Amino acid sequence: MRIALVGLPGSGKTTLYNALVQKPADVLPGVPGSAPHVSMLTVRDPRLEWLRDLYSPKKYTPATLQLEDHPGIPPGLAKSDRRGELFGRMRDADGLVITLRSYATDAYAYDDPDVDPGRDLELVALEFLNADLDICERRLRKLDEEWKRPKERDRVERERSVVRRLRDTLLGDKGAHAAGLSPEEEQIVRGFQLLTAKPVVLLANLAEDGTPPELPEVAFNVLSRFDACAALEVELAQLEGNDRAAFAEELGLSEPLVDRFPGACYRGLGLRSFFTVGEDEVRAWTITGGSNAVQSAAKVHSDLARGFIRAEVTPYEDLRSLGGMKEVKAKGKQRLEGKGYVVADGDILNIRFSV
Ligand SMILES: Nc1nc2c(ncn2[C@@H]2O[C@H](COP(=O)(O)OP(=O)(O)OP(=O)(O)O)[C@@H](O)[C@H]2O)c(=O)[nH]1
Ligand SMILES: [Mg+2]
Repeated sequence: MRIALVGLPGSGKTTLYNALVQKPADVLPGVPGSAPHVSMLTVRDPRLEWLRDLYSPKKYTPATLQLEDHPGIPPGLAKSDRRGELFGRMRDADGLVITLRSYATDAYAYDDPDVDPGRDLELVALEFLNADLDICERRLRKLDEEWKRPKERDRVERERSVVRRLRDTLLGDKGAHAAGLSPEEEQIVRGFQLLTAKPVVLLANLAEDGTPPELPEVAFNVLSRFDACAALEVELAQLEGNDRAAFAEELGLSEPLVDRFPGACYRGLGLRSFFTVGEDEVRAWTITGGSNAVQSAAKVHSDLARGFIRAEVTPYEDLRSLGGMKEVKAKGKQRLEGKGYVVADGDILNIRFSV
């Protein structure tokens, strides 16, 4: 899963990134269109750690997130010629963390140094709406061309009606997620990778002594919010385990961001884990909420999805309370589920398949 840190220039994305990763990046103004900084984060999960202790596997594989620190979005970018380069890279992300500057700075706050995270959020929303609108309008022009070929009219008509609905939603200042598309219609436009359709976490980047600001409702798919002071978190991240916890407590922080970000982000973006267990490997797999058994099996291997017969499902909590798989089976707590079963967070899966 790819998570992109995005926001206005100078909103503290790189500082935040540096508080979270092993290899810090230079804190310099990001150049629109340049490649993001990229790093892998491990998502700690006490449930998976318990499974590791139970199975003592040869290999232990927690879930990971790919964190990307993108250059800032200068207001007006979506209407400039350079929109493609910057937004193109963001469109590949599975989820967005929008950072909002809530600290005073004269270090290249784009052109207005006033602290107003609510206004900044609306500016980012406007850029995303305009960038998505641009994609829809370009596609509609292309479809008008394709419509001239009689053979393709059915497909073109179908797609055109979906894209028009999307465009009208965006023109009404609502994000693509609000267009009410059916799963089949969503499939048609999935390739557009619209920014306003992506799950979003808001992160107000606070001043050292700052309090969380009030934020307005915006047009996109905001799933959760958490706040932090990136500058402090960078200092915290440089300390080792015990010192870190002690210093965090002194500052009145419940848990350093480097420890809580991956999990908060993971859950905040609506991601879920299922587990596979055994003596060879204990592993967490990442799915989006609502994924069914076949989609989940495909994460492990395409053969498991292709030859899917049934999924053996053991909820983690049952294994935990009964202490072992033998006991789980004896109590009849293991279920057999078919393709359409919606996998729950914490399910331990064993896929029966034949190819
Ligand atoms: N006081 C304070 N300053 C911060 C904080 N986070 C970042 N800064 C300062 O804000 C300025 C911009 O920070 P960056 O991390 O480079 O911001 P950015 O969003 O990566 O900027 P671009 O990549 O150009 O979009 C720097 O001078 C940072 O030191 C914070 O939490 N508190
Ligand atoms: Mg930066």
